[in-house]
Amino acid sequence: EEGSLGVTNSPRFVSNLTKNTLALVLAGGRGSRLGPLTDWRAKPAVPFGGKFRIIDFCLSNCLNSGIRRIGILTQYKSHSLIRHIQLGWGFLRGEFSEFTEILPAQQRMNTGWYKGTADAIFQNIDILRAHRPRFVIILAGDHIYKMDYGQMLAEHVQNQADMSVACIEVPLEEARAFGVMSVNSEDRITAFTEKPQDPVPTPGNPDRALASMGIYVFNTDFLYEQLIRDSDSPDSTHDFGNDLIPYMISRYRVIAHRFRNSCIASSEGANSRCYWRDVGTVDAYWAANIDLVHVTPDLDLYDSRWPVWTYQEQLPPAKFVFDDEGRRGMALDSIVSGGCIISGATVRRSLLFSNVRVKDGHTLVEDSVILPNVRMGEGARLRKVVVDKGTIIPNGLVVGEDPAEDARRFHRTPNGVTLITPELLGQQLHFVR
Ligand code: ADQ
Ligand code: ADP
Repeated sequence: EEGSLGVTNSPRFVSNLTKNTLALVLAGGRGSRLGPLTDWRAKPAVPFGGKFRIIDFCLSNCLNSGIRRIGILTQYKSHSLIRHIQLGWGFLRGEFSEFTEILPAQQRMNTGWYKGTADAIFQNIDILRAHRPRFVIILAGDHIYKMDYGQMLAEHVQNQADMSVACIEVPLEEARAFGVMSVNSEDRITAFTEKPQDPVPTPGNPDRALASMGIYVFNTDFLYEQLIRDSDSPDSTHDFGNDLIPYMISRYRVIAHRFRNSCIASSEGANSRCYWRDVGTVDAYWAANIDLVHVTPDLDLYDSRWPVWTYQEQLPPAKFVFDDEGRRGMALDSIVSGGCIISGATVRRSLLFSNVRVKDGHTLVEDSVILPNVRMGEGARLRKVVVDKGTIIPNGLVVGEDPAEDARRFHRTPNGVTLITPELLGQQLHFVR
């Protein structure tokens, strides 16, 4: 069953564990709180950090952890997600039993789409069986973080767990958005409530709660058993957080894995930070992108020990030039990606993705996140905006100075970020990919 590798119970042989693990990335959810950014694409396909898409973070974690058998479960608006995976993540070598495999909802086990997260896995159970992994790690495709899944697997084996759930402490007022757990002195989960109205604080810290990160390690046979049992249960919504975890905790060894043990911290020593974000709202998305522009961001993308991989187009370097009237084009306190040209215009405290064009000395971009292939009209002034991919900003457009007008024309958030998309400007899709 375990093949020639032979799995040992010593966490020192982590590579034996990761080699015997199949990763399943749940990438089908809608992410509706991102508003128009997910009108046309799944949340894991949303561009992030200048040249990545959100799903690149968990796929890079797999690769950097030595997990090279990866299934990606897609459902909602998956076109650009699938294209990204095909273009950028097809480099694993089949001869070495490495692969990325796209598993779209295809009515294998019943006639419906994926109902909940557990149903999404259940509907692929015949495919999983064929791969014969010893462990299955289930991941959400929509979080930004760096984590060594090998460490989680090692602790799972050491704890003789049936299932392990990665967890992180979050402020109590945010805990309602998560699955919240209580644990005993051995970190065995004793209570679990999905999105509780009144989250239970952690003992000794009334302001924090222990939240599930939606990352699960299962012994494969145990996973099959539970999926089959759940599929027959008429009252179940077939969701790990709602149904399976609450059922299992009193009957089996379900252990909480502390993210701080496996996070790849942004710097070493006392100042190290464990970064994990669900960029689930436009405000959180804007803030996490803008944070990268700071001198020492919470997320370190320059760490060569833990590279974040992606598909990238071959593009010329960013260019800063004078405009016709001799005004200097510049970007200050900003990140500017390949293929961008800034001529005459001024960009401050902003993140420009690939192929953005900003011209004319009267054009100003401040505190903004500009997705790929955006063309900025002459004399436009944009403050605190997110501009979706391929938008053509009309000449002289002013956003960020009149909140009521911004809210009328575009998607304005509680924190005053304005999201501008081609659709909100009534534009047909005719941009270059
Ligand atoms: P949520 O994120 O609210 O909570 P959910 O909407 O089920 O849970 O999404 C989990 C992941 O599965 C996401 O990556 C999503 O894209 C994907 N997904 C959802 N429905 C899917 C489907 N039908 N097919 C394929 N993929 C699908 C979960 C847990 C909580 C935990 C948080 C952490 O339920 O307990 O605290 O994640 O963010
Ligand atoms: P991605 O931007 O994820 O690479 P696509 O290039 O396929 O994916 O297109 C998604 C983008 O196109 C988003 O910017 C979205 O606003 C826009 N979009 C997609 N379809 C339409 C449409 N029918 N009308 C207007 N905008 C659209």
